[in-house]
Formats: sequence, structure tokens, C-alpha cells
Amino acid sequence: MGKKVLVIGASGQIGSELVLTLRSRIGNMNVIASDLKPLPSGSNLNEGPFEVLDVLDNQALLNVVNKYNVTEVYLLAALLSATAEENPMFAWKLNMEGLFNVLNLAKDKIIQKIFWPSSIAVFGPTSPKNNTPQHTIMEPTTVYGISKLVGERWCEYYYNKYNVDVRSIRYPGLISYGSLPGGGTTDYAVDVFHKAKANEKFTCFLSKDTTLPMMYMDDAIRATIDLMNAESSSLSVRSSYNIAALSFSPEQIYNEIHHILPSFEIEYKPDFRQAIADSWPSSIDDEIARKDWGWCADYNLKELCETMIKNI
Ligand code: NAD
Ligand code: AKB
Repeated sequence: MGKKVLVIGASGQIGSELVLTLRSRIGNMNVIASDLKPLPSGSNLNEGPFEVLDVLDNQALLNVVNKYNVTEVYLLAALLSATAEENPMFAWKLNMEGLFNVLNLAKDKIIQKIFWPSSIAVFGPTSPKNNTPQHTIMEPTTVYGISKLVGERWCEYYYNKYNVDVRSIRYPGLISYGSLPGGGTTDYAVDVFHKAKANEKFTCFLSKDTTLPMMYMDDAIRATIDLMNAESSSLSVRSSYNIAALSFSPEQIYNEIHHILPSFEIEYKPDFRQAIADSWPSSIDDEIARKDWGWCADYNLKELCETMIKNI
């Protein structure tokens, strides 16, 4: 039986790009996209199967997995950092129960492999801020970060205890033009391009010198697929891998965009997301991902800005 992949949360910022890449590699019919929300007409996810699916509905999840003989699940449904702070109990429920529902499918040998993303949000104010190592102090102060850190611990537990082949990456803030981000603290770094292209002044919700780890979406998708294709024996981390590409502040990205669009203006009005950003690393050490499965980022800040401005 061939590979059949189910992507849960497929209409989001990552899913909408991941589904297209997976379909181009293994065929449209072998990648089942699913989301809580029905697809809008004309969506480019319409080229292959799509199911309306709530990951919290265990029976509905099992039905979809059985219907398509799914072998691998990419679980992307979650509340992100800013939205999670506004609804902590629901964020905990979605981020944890969704993960358990999928982990248990693998524990019961119904599926063979899982991808579940973690985040740089697993680190907190007591973690080293620069070149944050893979293994270090982790005391996250956001509900999102707590749910991701606990999720990582469960992934490792399921691997050790039940031999569940679950793989994970701690994504930094992801930047893409294909779809809008869904409620994170790094969203400003996508919004800024939309305002610049619309010739409007941008009000940034972080202060100008807040440096965070970021990555262009193509690099993140490639990392995800490379990790999923890596030999199991080469993976020394079964919680979640640090990966890094670049780090910049709002002022630095503004300067880069301003170079290309000289009339673009920005102002800074930090809100509650400033405290979240202040608790996160500025840069990440990804040595172990490089060594284990050959991870290496492609895009630098200049290429990222040029690509975003050209394509929005
Ligand atoms: P997103 O908010 O853009 O997309 C999430 C999707 O999940 C949405 O389409 C939403 O409709 C769907 N969804 C919500 N509840 C659902 C449910 N109960 N059942 C099924 N689908 C549901 O998020 P994203 O940016 O694509 O992030 C995907 C994953 O990657 C998340 O786990 C997130 O924490 C992680 N991550 C993202 C980033 C980033 O910068 N985008 C960085 C680090 C980690
Ligand atoms: C967020 O800002 O919540 C996400 C993330 C870094 O996890 N982009």
C-alpha cells in the first residue's frame, strides 16, 4: 500500500503551502487536506481530496483515516501564541487533545508516522536568548509555549514507550505570501509586506528593536518534508528539533523593504504581544538538526523581502 497523507489544519498559513508541495511530490490523490472550515470556492486545495474535519472529534478523525487508508498525519491545527493568550483554556484543549487524538492513532498502529510542529515559544525568559541551544532551560510563560513544551514531552514519551514514529520541528516565525498568518506574535513580519504593497503606513505591534527568529515558508516546508523523509535511525531528537534561518527586528525588516519601496512608512505601538516576544529567543542554535538530517536554510533577509514584495 502506498503513502497516504492527511493534513489537519490544511487551510492555514503552513497547511495551504504544505499540501501543494506534498501533492506535487506524491500525487494529488495521495494527500488529503482537511480543516475545520469548508474550502472557499476557487481554493487551490481543490485539486485533490478535502474533508471538513474537527481534530477534536475522535470518531470523525478515525472515519477520515479509514476512508482514505491514511498512513501519515501532519497535524497543523492549533491556536497560536496571541490567540491562545485570549482564550487559554480552549488553546490548551485544542493544542493538547488534538495531539493526543493523533498520537493514539499511531499507538494503535492505525497510522505509521506523524508530523507535529512545535515552536520557538517553548523557550522562556530564563532560556539563553542568543543562539538558544537544543537542550537548555525551558520555562515558557505563554499558554501556547506551555502547550508546545508539554506536547514535545508527550511526543518523546510516545516514541520511547510505544515506538510511535513522531517527528517535530520548533518552527520560528514563518513568512509567506500565499496565505495570512493565524494569530501569532510574529505575524507582524507578514502584515508589514501587505501594508507596504498597499502603499499604507504600517503600525507595528512590537517595538522596533525586538529581534526574533524567522524563516521563509519555502525553507520551513522543505525542512518539514526532509525531516519526514529522514532515516529514523539518524534522528537523535524525538521531542522537537531547533531549526534556524535568520533573525531580525521590525526596524531591520522595515529598512530592507524601504530600500525597495522608498515611500513606505512605519510606526511602533507595542501591545500585549510585546511581552510574548520579549520572552522568546532572539536566535536559535540548530546544530543538531544540521548534523542529524542535513538541515540548512536557503533564504536570507534580502531574498525573503524581494520574494515577498514581488509576489504579494
Ligand atoms: P493557522 O492558524 O494559520 O492554521 C491553523 C488551521 O487549523 C486553520 O486553518 C484552522 O481553521 C484549523 N483548525 C483550527 N481548529 C481546528 C480543529 N479543531 N480541527 C481542524 N482544524 C482546525 O496556523 P499555522 O501558522 O499554519 O500553524 C500550523 C502549526 O504550526 C501550529 O501548530 C502552529 O503552532 C505551528 N507553528 C506555526 C508557526 C508560524 O509562524 N506559522 C510557527 C511555529 C509553529
Ligand atoms: C507565533 O507567533 O505564535 C508563531 C510561533 C513562532 O509559534 N508564529
